[in-house]
Amino acid sequence: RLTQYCQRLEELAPLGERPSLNVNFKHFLKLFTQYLENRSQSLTRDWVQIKPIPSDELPLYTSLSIVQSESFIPLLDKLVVVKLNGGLGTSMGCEGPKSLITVRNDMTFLDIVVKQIQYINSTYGSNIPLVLMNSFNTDQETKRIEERYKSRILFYTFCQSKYPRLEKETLLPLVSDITDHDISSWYPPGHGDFYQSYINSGLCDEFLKMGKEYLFISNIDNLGATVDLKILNYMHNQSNTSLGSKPCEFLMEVTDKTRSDVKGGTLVYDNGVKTLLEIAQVPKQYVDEFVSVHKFKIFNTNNLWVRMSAIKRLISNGSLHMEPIVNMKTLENGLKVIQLENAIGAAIKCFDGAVGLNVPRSRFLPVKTTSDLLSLLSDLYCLESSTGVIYMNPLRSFPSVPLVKLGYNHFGRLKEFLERFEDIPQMLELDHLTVSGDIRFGKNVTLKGTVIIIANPGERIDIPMGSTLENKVISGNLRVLDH
Ligand code: UPG
Repeated sequence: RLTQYCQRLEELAPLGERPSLNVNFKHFLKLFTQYLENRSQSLTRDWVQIKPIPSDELPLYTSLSIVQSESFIPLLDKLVVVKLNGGLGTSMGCEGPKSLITVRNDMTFLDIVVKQIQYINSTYGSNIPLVLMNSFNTDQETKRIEERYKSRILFYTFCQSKYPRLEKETLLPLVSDITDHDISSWYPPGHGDFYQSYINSGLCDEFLKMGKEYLFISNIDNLGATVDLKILNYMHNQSNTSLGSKPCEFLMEVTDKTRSDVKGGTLVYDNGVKTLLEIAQVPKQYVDEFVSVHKFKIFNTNNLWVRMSAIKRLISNGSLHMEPIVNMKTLENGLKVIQLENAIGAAIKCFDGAVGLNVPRSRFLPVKTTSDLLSLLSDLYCLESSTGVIYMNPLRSFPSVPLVKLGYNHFGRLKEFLERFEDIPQMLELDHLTVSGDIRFGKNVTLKGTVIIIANPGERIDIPMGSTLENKVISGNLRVLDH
């Protein structure tokens, strides 16, 4: 089948056209071969071999030393910030790039990220560049607005690879021609594609020549992922260690896992090797175990600090290895397809001296769904418009994040979600919120403790203006009408 497949790709892809189309068949075939080789054992992991990482192997952020002020500029001058920006806002029912969704104070994710870097640069007199890794899904729209940032910071973009989707039954590509523009025939192969695409873009060499050494990479949807001098200093000191231990080429920020942490991965030992385990790789019968907070106590924030020269070495000697993730999809026409992807953190095992650092929750504010967005929009968080820094409201009496679950049918899409709140409820003392069904919130509503609101199918609940719900379960039909 593989031979047949390669022949077909060769027919489809005249060599000269490949680079401009960003289709890298060599790497696609490597991924596909890995998939075929492992298919008989199923691509999920051998669960018996998976062990959580003991917490004493993960240094604590609070144990990192304070940086002397004379080191600020030399350190920051070695840094490049990268945001993974290949994803769309589909998990919130939006069509364009997720980074362009307005989140708070009329600012998009990207506006806030740029503000954060601009603030660091103006405070310390540094000139940290921002690089966006776009995909063919996000490149055009992002480029359309990049001018507004270029006068404020050094702003670069590059586009990641584009791979053909495979029909599930035949394992043959959907594309009939390499120049096929039907977007549903292609996909960006996950953020693990960063390493290869970054090298291909030429930016790695350019930055190394400029004297840059470290990348701080994170998800564009995590506004807690700000430049941190203590972590950068730790990387730098470990990299330059002469004490015989291996220099730290890769640092993954992990954080204590909460019940909200479902979509993503955790750092584990697999057969004794430190690696990343993504939920998509967990055998079905173990998903509950993976999601619970009892066995796997930490979560990957996807905030990664990586030494650039190490990426160059691993790519040039072909020793970068990441397990494929098989993402099954059903297209609008009902066709079942698979897309083979890689996760960026899965490369941890390839780098020398790689560590997981346990960081405070404030460095992990992911916005995957409208439930996450509700928390971020509420008074649980404060956004400093001048610095772009987001932090938990100090008035919250306990530091944990509430568990918020909004039903997808009525709240899952951003537009409908916004229409259902006359304004965002006050949630400072909230512990757990479940909302399901046709529910609308009036102005000035306060939610405290555990609140569960469930409307029966076909019925509607209006939470009246000014109400305070504390440890309440509301269900059925509660319609407040004007008279
Ligand atoms: N992204 C790309 N290219 C792709 C796919 C995604 O740039 O081909 C970007 C995307 O825009 C986002 C980031 O990568 O900024 C993360 O993508 P997403 O699909 O949301 O990843 P998750 O499933 O949330 O998982 C990642 C890590 C996981 C970690 C989690 C933390 O894989 O280990 O726990 O982020 O939020």
